[in-house]
Amino acid sequence: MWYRNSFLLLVEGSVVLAWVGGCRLGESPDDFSKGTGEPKEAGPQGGFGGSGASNDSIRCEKTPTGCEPFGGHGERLFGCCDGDLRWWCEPVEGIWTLRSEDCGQKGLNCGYDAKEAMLRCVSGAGGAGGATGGASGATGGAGGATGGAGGATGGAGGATGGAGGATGGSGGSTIYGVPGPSCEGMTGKECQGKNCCSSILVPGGVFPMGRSENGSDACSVGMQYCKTDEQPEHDVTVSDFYLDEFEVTVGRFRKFVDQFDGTLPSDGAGEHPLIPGTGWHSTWNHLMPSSKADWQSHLKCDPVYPTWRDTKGDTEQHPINCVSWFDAFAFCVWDGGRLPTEAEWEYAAVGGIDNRLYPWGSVEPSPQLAVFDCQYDGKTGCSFADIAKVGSKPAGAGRWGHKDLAGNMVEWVLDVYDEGWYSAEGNKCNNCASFSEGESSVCRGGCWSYVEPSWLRGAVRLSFSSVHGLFPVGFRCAR
Ligand SMILES: [Ca+2]
Ligand SMILES: [Ca+2]
Repeated sequence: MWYRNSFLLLVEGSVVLAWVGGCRLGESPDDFSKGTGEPKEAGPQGGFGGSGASNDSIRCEKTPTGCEPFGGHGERLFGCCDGDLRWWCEPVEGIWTLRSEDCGQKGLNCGYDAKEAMLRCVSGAGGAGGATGGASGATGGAGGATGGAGGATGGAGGATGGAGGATGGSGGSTIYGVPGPSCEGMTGKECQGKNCCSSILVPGGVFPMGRSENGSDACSVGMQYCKTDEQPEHDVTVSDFYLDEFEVTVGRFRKFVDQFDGTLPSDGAGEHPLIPGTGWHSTWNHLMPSSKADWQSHLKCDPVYPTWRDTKGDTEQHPINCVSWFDAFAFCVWDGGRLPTEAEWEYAAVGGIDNRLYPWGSVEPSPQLAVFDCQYDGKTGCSFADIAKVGSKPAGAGRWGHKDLAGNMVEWVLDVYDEGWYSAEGNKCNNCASFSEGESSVCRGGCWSYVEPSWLRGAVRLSFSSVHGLFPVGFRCAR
């Protein structure tokens, strides 16, 4: 049963949620026409619930509140491709807005994969989708968080429609990647009520990397940190990838340290799947701590500002800092991921083709949007209390829901810093990384202690010596 351009409408002032047919939203398309009962809250995996009205005239101009309570995860409903369009909701200038974009040939099929217990989208078309919907709203005609994400072929199938009650609810708006071992044993609620290992699909595309002179990401008069290494702006291709929603926390890093027995990544580990030669080199091994005791001293790079504690304390949800680029690389490998490339990081931070000035848009940074300028504790001067737990500024999330891309810790990425990269090899970048020998690696995103707001722009490039841990610097992994 296929309903192209069918929209789901949750009524009673709750949700105006658009869903476009073309995705597999349940074990069988019939799942969406069975319900006749009353609305009921969705279960933990519930998701793309809703039912009823087929109405392709619905648009989100009227602030579809449905996007926000959708799952409490937040940020948007990740739609599936319908023909050539993918639809979703996201905040634009503070208003939840229905958006669409050309999917090209990607055919993203989003769904709940019961086997992996996660939501994700896969490329490809056709084939039997995996899994069933999550706990959908009981009797309502709503599907669960959907199947369809099965296997390489992705699901296809009908969706939507059906009579029945409204549902939707918790679960499902974020697309989760495969969580790594760093969150084993956690409740999944530690980071602002969410899983610290949440990883969000970033749909690939072409975007204008670097800073323009007059475009949406241009510097304006008075901005003090607008270096020429951000130019020229140039088109860059980035393929689909997952990027962790949060900066890596102390608690996650503790798992890594606790299990550390001197084993380091093998040669080639952590290589970007599309960029050969970017994996671990065993010649780096001597730059790493060799024991837990080594780690404990290594992670205290400063008398005041390290977030690490030798025993669990009140900083478990703080971002780990004082990690070298090599430490970050090794952690991501152990955790089943890798460091994002500079291009991937910027793509996520500027919303891809949106070419945003800041992750949240064009609004000037403020304490409501980002952790910066030692303002977090509300007092003048800088203190440890100006470092925030990860995800503390959800209003400043990026287009795909990533927290703290601007501010809190500045973040290591894969690339070696090359000031002229954008006018040299990086100018024709199709899943590229600057990965020649170099002493300094790129860091992105500004940090909790930086004063000047323009440091938080998505295009800003920083670099630090790769071998040193520094208190402003943390990281997150890609997958
Ligand atoms: Ca740009
Ligand atoms: Ca950050």
